[in-house]
Amino acid sequence: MRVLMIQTPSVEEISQERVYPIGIVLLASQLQRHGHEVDILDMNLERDPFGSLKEKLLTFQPEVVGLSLRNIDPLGNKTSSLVSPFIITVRLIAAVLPQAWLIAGGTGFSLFPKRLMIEIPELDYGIIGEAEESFPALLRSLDGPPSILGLCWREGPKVRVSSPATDFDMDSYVPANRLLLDPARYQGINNYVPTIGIEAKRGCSLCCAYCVYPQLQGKRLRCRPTAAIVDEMELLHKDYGIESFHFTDPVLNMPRGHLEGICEEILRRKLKVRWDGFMREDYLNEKNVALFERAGCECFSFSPDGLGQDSLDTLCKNLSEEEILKAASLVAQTDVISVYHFMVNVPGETKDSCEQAIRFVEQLYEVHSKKKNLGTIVLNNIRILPGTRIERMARAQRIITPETDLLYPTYYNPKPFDTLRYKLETLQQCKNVFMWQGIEELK
Ligand code: B12
Repeated sequence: MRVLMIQTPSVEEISQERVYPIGIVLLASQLQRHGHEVDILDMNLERDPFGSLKEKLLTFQPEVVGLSLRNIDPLGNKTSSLVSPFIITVRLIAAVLPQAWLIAGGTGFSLFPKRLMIEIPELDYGIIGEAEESFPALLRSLDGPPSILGLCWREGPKVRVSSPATDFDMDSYVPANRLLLDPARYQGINNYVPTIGIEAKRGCSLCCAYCVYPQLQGKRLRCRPTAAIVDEMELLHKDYGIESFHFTDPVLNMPRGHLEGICEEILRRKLKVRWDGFMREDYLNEKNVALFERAGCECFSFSPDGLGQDSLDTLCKNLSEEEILKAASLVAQTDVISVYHFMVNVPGETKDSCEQAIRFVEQLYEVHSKKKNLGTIVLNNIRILPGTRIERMARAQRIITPETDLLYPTYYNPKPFDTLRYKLETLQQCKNVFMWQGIEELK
């Protein structure tokens, strides 16, 4: 069959940081191996995304269109939604090619499958979770699919959803065929984020109160063999000139030893690449921090989330203030920048915890002040997503009610600490500007 895979708008405008759509390129590569004729369109690369889409539909004439909805909304306390451009995209395809089968998937879709299938009747099917096996299986049986993991289908006015695949065997992972979408098109389009993602593992065994990663990829850590990961990086480096990568793993340095193995392989091959990814503080020590720096780590990204022990416990981080500060002092000795992400106004916030949060931000800057290597501290309110512990807490506290439509941006940010974010942002930005400008603060 002729199958067109589309990355629907993932960002609000073209000036924002964009990423190579590894999910649809992996699926397209898989379909190609099953004998399908495939093409890819990333609408995020196009100046006129809907014009380019129409043109691609008319020239390629796909029988099946796979639409990936990666992001539901941009997070970061914003109130805009990426659902609208998704709906417009589906409607445009249905109008131009009424005979084509329309199938949706991707992380954003996986979080709201029923809601989206009901909202968008033009969608024939959806697949939640990993789709390397389910998608080819569906294409073999479009008129009457058997039971397929993650399948969303219609039964009269009802939508049914089967439980998702979250156990794809990462030993048999075949890297995306990058010839299907040239990585060179993504070179130099961002200021901060490496556009090219590499998967070193899937799955997350943690149970942070706000997070959907275990829902999306399962709880079991499934690591790729380290040599295969570095083979993929080497190929991208040699054939496409890619120098900087982002590891897409939920937590890059878990389990112990895997990232260390990747680094040893990078060093053994004398590969001159840079990389980053999100790390757990309690898995760092002097030795592995030094190894990561030598092997090309260009940013230590952390998401400790809680700005004090009470918040850490509420968010089920299984992490202590001491562990965060200890990791900070280790990475602060390197020449690599660090970025910290925190949640603000979490359940149980008090006047004391707000003061503690201020002290914690100050302590982090203090630790990094000598080498001036604190990139930034990102402060967000929690986006309430379905199936999370935060959703249950917010319901119990009547912050959300049965009428609340979680499909559209909904944050946990009740009074009286709803403006704490601004106070902390002013503090952190002031510290940041002073640090980088080398200005002493008046005491
Ligand atoms: C790595 C990552 C990043 C990296 C990306 C770096 C890079 N160069 O790739 C960084 C940190 C930069 C980032 C940024 C953002 N991210 Co992000 N990110 C992730 C993460 C951890 C993994 C994504 C990934 O690459 N997975 C590997 C690929 C292979 O899997 P996949 O895309 O899911 O594809 C599989 C399936 O979904 C399915 N599938 C995909 N498409 C399709 C299509 C069809 C038709 C079918 C049938 C199936 C299907 O099959 C694929 C193979 O199994 C996810 C969380 C997670 N665990 O999934 C969040 C996640 C996707 N990100 C999210 C968001 C919101 C963002 C940002 C908007 C945040 C921000 N404000 O900066 C930006 C947007 C960036 C952009 N331009 O899109 C959300 C999206 C959901 C939501 N809440 O809206 C997630 C789920 C995290 C969260 N907080 O909830 N992200």
